[in-house]
Amino acid sequence: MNERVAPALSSTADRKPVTDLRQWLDVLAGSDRLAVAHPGVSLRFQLAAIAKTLDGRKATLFPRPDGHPVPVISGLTSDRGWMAEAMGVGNDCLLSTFQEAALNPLPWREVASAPVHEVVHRDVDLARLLPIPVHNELDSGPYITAGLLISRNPRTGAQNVTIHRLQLSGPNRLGVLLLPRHTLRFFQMAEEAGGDLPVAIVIGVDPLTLLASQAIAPLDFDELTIAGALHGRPLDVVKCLTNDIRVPAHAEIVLEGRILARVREMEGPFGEFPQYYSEPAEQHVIEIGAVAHRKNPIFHTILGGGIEHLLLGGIPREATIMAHLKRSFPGVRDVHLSRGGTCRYHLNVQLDKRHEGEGKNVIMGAFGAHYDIKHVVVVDADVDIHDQTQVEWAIATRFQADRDLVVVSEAQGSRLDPSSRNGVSAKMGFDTTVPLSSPPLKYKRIRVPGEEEVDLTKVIDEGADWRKAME
Ligand SMILES: Cc1cc2nc3c(=O)[nH]c(=O)nc-3n(C[C@H](O)[C@H](O)[C@H](O)COP(=O)(O)O)c2cc1C
Ligand SMILES: [Mn+2]
Repeated sequence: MNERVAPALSSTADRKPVTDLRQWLDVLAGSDRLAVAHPGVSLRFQLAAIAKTLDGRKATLFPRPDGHPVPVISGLTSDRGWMAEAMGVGNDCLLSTFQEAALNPLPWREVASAPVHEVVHRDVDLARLLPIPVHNELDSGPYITAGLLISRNPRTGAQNVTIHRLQLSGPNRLGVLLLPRHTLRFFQMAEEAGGDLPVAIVIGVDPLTLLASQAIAPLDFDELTIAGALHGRPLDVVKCLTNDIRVPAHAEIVLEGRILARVREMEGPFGEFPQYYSEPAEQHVIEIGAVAHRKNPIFHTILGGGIEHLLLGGIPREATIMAHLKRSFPGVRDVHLSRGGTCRYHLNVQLDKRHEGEGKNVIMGAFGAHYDIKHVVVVDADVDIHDQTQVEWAIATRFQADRDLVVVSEAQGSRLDPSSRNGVSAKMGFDTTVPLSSPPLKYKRIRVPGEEEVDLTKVIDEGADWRKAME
């Protein structure tokens, strides 16, 4: 992404990306992937319990949760294939399409009026205005989990887009966790200059805009321009009512406010993506001054550690890791952050090995690609890295611990990994690539000729009686 050698963006004429949340809900509904709950589901646990039960299979729409007029949606992208579908490409082009969009951003287009401004509230009581669910048993209370937080660099004016969990701390107050990325950097600039940082929180956008918010982009790179490139046309944005931030015009809901200088308050516990709780701690605070929304808005919630959460973070990371590894190792064919590794900690790499020892170099390169990566498995080109059974088979049959294992101690890891020592972590790599000098038959996987082409509808007599069949 840092590379400026951007190839011309191949036209999106051959793909039909989804550019709007409601359009995506129609796609899901039309293919039996949108469950509609009975009205009146409880916002406290019951909504999350149902969404979690359907996670990976269907998105869920909850009309009138706890009687609230605003419906809730969850599980917009419960599978990698759904995200590729939203882009209008096959699974095999998911990462390259994202990477191409990141290299060829499309500036947004400002419009004067927008659906998201149809209804405006200046007297803000978030719990009354929005159906904010409580997800996990020990969460401190209701959380907004699918809000794109947009802010501007106080020095340059460039925008930043990201997702932060937001604890409902008062009628117009949110606790926010700012990990050391771009929002925190902008806030520090504002605080040093003695002021608050204006923000907008956008809830209810299409899957590609959500995905763009997770790009690992340089500071001052507006992630909304990646959303435009993924859509194949500039994103329509509108200026906020109380600050200069530009937000997607077709979003469902926007909260406008400020991260308060020199204010910290308790936030948490909250169930996070590794399936553990974050400890309560003093965190930053946002005060909301206005809420705008469509006439009949939809509220989106993302389950912490649900597949939607894992994939949103995982896919842009995979795209970045792939580009990073390919620069040094042209034989790297594909990378995958597996779900069991929370789409963060476990990386599988498929390598067309050209040099003896290269598997170990790829492992070391991968550790440098992102500090979250903890365990790496490098496999040969005949192993499907999206199938953990095949990856395990490679470890079982092509790996010797005394020869092929790489262990690094005391490196930087993820703070959210409870087994790390406050973010200091060991790293481990498995090089399962076979020696280039192996005799041809030694590692050749068995295969039945024709197994890939069998069409069961043509060869199996469905419902036949086995005794009669022998007559
Ligand atoms: C559902 C979801 C929740 C997230 N919650 C937080 C959070 O509470 N705090 C945080 O710093 N990052 C959180 N992230 C990760 C950031 O959004 C992500 O790292 C983003 O790319 C950072 O953007 P930036 O590089 O522009 O700062 C979350 C991501 C997702 C998908
Ligand atoms: Mn950013």
